[in-house]
Amino acid sequence: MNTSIVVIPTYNEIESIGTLLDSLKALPVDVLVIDDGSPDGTADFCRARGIEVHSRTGKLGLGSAYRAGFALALSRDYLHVIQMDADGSHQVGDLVTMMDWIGTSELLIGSRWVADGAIENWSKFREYLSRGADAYANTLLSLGIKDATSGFRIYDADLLKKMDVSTIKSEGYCFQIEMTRRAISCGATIGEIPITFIERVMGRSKMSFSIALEAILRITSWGLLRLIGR
Ligand SMILES: Nc1nc2c(ncn2[C@@H]2O[C@H](COP(=O)(O)OP(=O)(O)OP(=O)(O)O)[C@@H](O)[C@H]2O)c(=O)[nH]1
Ligand SMILES: [Mg+2]
Repeated sequence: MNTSIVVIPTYNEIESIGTLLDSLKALPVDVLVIDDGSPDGTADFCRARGIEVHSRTGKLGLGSAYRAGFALALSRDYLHVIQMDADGSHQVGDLVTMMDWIGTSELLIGSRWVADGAIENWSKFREYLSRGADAYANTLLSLGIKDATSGFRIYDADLLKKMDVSTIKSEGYCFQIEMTRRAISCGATIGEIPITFIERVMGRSKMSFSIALEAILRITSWGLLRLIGR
């Protein structure tokens, strides 16, 4: 067993995940895939490569996939829990850099919006949508984190235990913002490491109107509660 585990949520990522799994082989990490019964056979594809897969019955959402994955990771003796997307947007080269920073902060966020961070092949619309979500969250919640929506992270296991992840409610990418808030409220040290985020080439994005709406509603309600001191 390695001291770090990479938790990867998947839904229909058979075309993308092979490259990621191949690159991860070179690193001292264990890998756990949380698959939501992908009709394209992602789970069997990963298992055939010797990867541990936790299979669920249907598409239950990104947030619930991470809650399940983190609970499994914490039930073992890992020191660090890494999260990455399967769609090729998160680069293993950047993970190597992030792992070099382990020990400097309890939460390391792979960030597109710090100096030297970058995005590739995103339309201006997607860029503004993502920058807008981060700006909105920072304005209402004063997070002080440039890329609070990033799903590329390394948590110290001790921090994750304190964060009581089972009570995190968000289902879409808002999960990352809620986790950032929770980390801050637990007094965590947080570092942002520049990454290059590359738009997926294969497969389809799971971003949807309802996922974006969830983020707007949750951020707004947290902001209002904050305003009235709750
Ligand atoms: N298990 C599980 N994984 C999911 C679910 N929704 C998305 N994922 C995975 O979460 C990761 C991120 O999903 P993406 O489709 O890239 O969504 P996104 O990164 O928010 O959107 P883009 O920025 O358009 O790529 C991928 O590995 C997906 O396969 C889900 O409901 N269940
Ligand atoms: Mg993606």
